[in-house]
Amino acid sequence: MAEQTTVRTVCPRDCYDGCGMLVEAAGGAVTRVAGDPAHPVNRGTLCGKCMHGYNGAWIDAAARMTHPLRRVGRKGSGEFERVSWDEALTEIAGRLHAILAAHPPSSILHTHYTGTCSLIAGSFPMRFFHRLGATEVDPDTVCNKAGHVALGLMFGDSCLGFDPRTAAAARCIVIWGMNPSASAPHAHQHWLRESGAAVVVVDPIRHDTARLADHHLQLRPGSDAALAFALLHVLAREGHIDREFIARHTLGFETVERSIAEATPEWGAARTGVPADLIVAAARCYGRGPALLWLGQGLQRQRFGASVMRAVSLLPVATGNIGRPGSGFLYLNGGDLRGLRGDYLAAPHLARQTPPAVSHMDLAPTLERPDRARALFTWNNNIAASSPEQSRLHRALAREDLLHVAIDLFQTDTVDFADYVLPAASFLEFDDIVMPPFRSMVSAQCRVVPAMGEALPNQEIFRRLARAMDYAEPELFESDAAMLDTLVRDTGIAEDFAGLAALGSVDWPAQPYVQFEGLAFPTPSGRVELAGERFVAAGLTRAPEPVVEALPDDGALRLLSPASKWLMNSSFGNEPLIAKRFGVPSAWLHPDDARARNVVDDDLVELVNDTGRIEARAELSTDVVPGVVMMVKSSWPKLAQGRVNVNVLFDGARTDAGASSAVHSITVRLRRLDRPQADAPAQ
Ligand SMILES: Nc1nc2c(c(=O)[nH]1)N[C@H]1C(S)=C(S)[C@@H](COP(=O)(O)OP(=O)(O)OC[C@H]3O[C@@H](n4cnc5c(=O)[nH]c(N)nc54)[C@H](O)[C@@H]3O)O[C@H]1N2
Ligand SMILES: Nc1nc2c(c(=O)[nH]1)N[C@H]1C(S)=C(S)[C@@H](COP(=O)(O)OP(=O)(O)OC[C@H]3O[C@@H](n4cnc5c(=O)[nH]c(N)nc54)[C@H](O)[C@@H]3O)O[C@H]1N2
Ligand code: SF4
Ligand SMILES: [Mo]
Repeated sequence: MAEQTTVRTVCPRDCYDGCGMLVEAAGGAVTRVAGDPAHPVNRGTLCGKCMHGYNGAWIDAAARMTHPLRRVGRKGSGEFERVSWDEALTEIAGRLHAILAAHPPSSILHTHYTGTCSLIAGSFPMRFFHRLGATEVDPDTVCNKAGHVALGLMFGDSCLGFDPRTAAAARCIVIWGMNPSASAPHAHQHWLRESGAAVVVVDPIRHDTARLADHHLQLRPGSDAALAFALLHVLAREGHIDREFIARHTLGFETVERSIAEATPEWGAARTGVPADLIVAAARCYGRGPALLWLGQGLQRQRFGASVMRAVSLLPVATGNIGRPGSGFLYLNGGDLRGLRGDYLAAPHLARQTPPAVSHMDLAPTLERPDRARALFTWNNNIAASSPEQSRLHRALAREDLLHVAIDLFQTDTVDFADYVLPAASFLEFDDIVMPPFRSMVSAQCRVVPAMGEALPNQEIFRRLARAMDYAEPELFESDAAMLDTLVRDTGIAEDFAGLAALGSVDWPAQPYVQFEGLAFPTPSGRVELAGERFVAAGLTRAPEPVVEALPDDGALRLLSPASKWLMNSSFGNEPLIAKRFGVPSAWLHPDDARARNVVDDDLVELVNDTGRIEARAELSTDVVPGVVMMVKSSWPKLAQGRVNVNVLFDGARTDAGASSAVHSITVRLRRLDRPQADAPAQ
């Protein structure tokens, strides 16, 4: 019998948790993936989606793509023939050179994002695209760019948040526009419950984290800035404004004082739908301090997303909840404090010219145009499921004259449109490093088994493609071993990757740190900047304002499509049980809105707007605020009825700054379909 091994590794999905895993293998194949009981975040369990996926499609040769493929059918048909790596890479390089002979390199586009967030597989391919001079489709524009712009302008850094290990010092934790019960399940399960702090959740949906909160402020979506000002009003009235902090460490607070004075709880209640006494109670809770503010990424995916982030992050500034244990805010924790040198892996110096990036909000119209787009690489990204204007995007991807190379583990909707398909190895099949975006850890991703079939890690695919292109820069060929050792040495944790692997996951910096300790802010003035020309230049108002994006008043509903606990963006959408669950998706709405449309539980309904149409099964629930319908994001279109997912309804509306996704601002009409389909799978 083949010898059984157990390898300790880590989950590299785009997830706050960064779970530790123990993986058993025998005879070169994975036999069991489970949570690592010794890992402080997940303590022996994995989320449901990964338990299914990693013990299912991810280790199933029938579900994985195991050989390079070349298209034989029409674009989008998903019909391919097997080719060798040599054939595929030589032909791709030949076609790229032909394009470059007649068109600028900027006509070659690439999209990439959350497929794997391990450092090398997530960033090394950038070296190739920099060398090529290709146009990057800015990944953050489909997710969180507006928040980065707003926080960057105010604090100088949007990727330095509080250290979750300091939560014991907090008396209040505010979770605003995020849903840890789905998007950070172990932080929800352990960190939040054990903190001892009172919990305030601000969200139009009563999700499982809201359910366990001390106060749930179930506001109307789009009214966050008004709620923030009303909270500030109460904080001011009750003496919680920290005048000394404001005088010494901020600029521009005077521009908001009048708006704060006007924003009484009753004023706030009228604009947000949150009862005035709840606004007062939540403000008192925050005002007692020290208090943490966890800002969701979902929060800023709305029309006034950057303005909302600006208004909400006035809370820690006005109350001086910054610079001491148990205080601060968190959007994302980047790798800087963990010793990651941002440019090392991506090597932007290889670019002779860097064309302006394109927003995902402009992806479909850009790909439609032969003068703008001659070739497209998609890697770590399933645009046909995750990006806006789904029908238009699919039509653009069907352009016969667009050279499309797709790199993935699975034959996604995006892959179906490709001319060449290059099979990627999974995280169980190569070494890498993971730095999750919540708790400050550095984790070794350790190879458990050889890559399946002929699959290769992203980085090896791009080394080979660079060779096929006759490129010579040594950075394009740096080995994994060399990069891993450099990355580990840069952290200071160990001498080399073997040293980190022996430790597994390490809290790093070793001791808990305080966000912005010393109160030196990396802004031009060294202070928190609240107002001024820099905001205007970014497309925002000079000073923070209590803007409200009102709900539609013409019978339409606002559609929210946040994260599902059964999917990671579109990943795991091909897991049979999960695909079945989303075959006919659910649309949750308030019973009052249902009654007004003559809809009862389980009715088949359609959601329609100018961009598209989708059918769904109605689920009535007071967990959803009136005026809103909720569907979760990003199942696999081709596995669902109508071959669409919720992004068929998204017109690509952008935020007020950052050209970023305002996907939570979609409006739709919902109506009952007369002939319910009795044979549709149950949810
Ligand atoms: N309606 C709606 N849409 C949304 C959102 C929303 O809130 N609502 N959220 C948006 C957000 S926040 C984001 S970040 C985007 C995410 O969108 P994407 O980044 O496109 O995420 P996925 O759809 O999971 O696609 C990742 C792909 O990478 C593949 N992959 C996994 N590992 C590897 C690897 O090692 N190498 C390669 N080459 N591929 C790999 C996976 O199989 C998968 O097909 O979606 C956005 N879409
Ligand atoms: N299980 C799972 N985990 C994930 C992902 C996944 O797809 N599935 N995706 C990963 C990625 S890429 C990201 S970016 C993060 C995202 O994780 P989160 O930041 O949690 O983002 P979302 O789930 O999009 O939305 C969070 C909440 O925002 C609320 N919301 C919508 N509109 C408004 C509004 O106007 N005001 C307020 N206050 N709230 C609003 C929604 O109701 C939802 O509960 O999660 C990551 N983790
Ligand atoms: S996706 Fe998140 S919760 Fe699930 S196993 Fe990976 S790190 Fe853990
Ligand atoms: Mo995201």
